[in-house]
Amino acid sequence: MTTGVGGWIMSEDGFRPWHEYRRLEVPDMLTRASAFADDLHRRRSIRSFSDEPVPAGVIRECIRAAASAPSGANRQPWHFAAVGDAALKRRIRTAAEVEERAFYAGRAPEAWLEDLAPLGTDAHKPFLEEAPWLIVVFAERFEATADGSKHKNYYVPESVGIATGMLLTALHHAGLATLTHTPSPMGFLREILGRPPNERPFLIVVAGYPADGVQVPDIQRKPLSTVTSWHGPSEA
Ligand code: IYR
Repeated sequence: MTTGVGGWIMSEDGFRPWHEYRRLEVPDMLTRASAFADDLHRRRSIRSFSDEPVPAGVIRECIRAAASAPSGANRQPWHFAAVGDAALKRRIRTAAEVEERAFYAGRAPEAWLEDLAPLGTDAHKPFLEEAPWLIVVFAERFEATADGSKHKNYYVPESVGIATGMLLTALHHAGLATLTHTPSPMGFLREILGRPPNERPFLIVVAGYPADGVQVPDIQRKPLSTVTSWHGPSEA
């Protein structure tokens, strides 16, 4: 054991005490868990954003939250490209709408379009230009090492999916509205943003303020009882 920066006791075997953990009393736990669930239920995907600017520092902190996600073998196989530049957003919108037009004009099976009907989506994606920020999440299929070999990553979709969920949660917590957008295929994002070939676009998180009077589909979350089963002690 040695004493490290900040006075923490450090061990030399690669482990250290988990000094960041904060234990809560159960009543406090319940209050916080319930308030957090209520707050997350206020989040909605919206498709009409205000062009009001959002400081880059807010987006940076939300990405910092996302980058705390667990990942396979702690490989952290993600990259977040924060796009606020108007010309880049326009290029992304133009390229995405090319794919979306093909999707809505026949690439998508009829059943898929029927499932999308309640959301009122179409090939027109003005939010890609209007929202102040597009956060393009990339998944690193492998890491390109300095000697030119490929260092494998593990559970990449799971890891990047968790990080993206944490990003959405952080943005919501910061008071921003969000949309997950997945033009398909979306290889154009790698070209427009100059990302390397080991990174695959995962999805776009659109973030900003909602447009005045924004409307959302009148759809419900599934009842908790239908998405949950208990296999141990439940509530008394
Ligand atoms: N990418 C298209 C289609 C789309 C697909 C799903 I699954 C959605 O939940 C929403 C839209 C679009 O953005 O319109």
